[in-house]
Amino acid sequence: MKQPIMQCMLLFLGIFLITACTRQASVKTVEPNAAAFINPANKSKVTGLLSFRQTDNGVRISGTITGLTPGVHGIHIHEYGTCNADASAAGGHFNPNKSQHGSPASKSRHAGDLGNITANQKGVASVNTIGKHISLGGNNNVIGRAIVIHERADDYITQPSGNSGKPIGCGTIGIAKQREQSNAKAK
Ligand SMILES: [Cu+2]
Ligand SMILES: [Zn+2]
Repeated sequence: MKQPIMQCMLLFLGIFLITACTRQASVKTVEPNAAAFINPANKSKVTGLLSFRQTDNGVRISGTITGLTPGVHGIHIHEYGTCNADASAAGGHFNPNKSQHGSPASKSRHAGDLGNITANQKGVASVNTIGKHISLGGNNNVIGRAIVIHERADDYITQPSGNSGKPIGCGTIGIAKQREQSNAKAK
């Protein structure tokens, strides 16, 4: 009678080990990841690359924009991802909740209101901000929409777009190669 019990235990041990090993090899976190290449709008010299990463607090947007005039420039997510020559086809600010324009911190603001970026004397701006009211996928998904940089500062007050002037840069937010963090051996 002992033989079948032994076999049974071995079988279970085998299944357990295989399951454990399989799980070990496939543990990885795939982060939702998107990016936008910023191209000139209205004949500017603005270019750049911004990456978008979903976090618990919103979407982290980071990267560098060059070719700006030194100073402060409004930056927003616009409704449509169609960046034409003057970025007019990108539409207005992404506003799924039908709110008033405002600062990212104010109660009433468009989901796409990301505030301002500041370019140094060389016309370079480092972007590192969190869009608290947008997401990659889900309700306030911004993949397929545009991120737009303007010639002037966003005053956070003037409707409907903060008096930030013409678009000078526009990029469609697209799905980017996933960053995989895996404990499996690198191939
Ligand atoms: Cu804008
Ligand atoms: Zn707005």
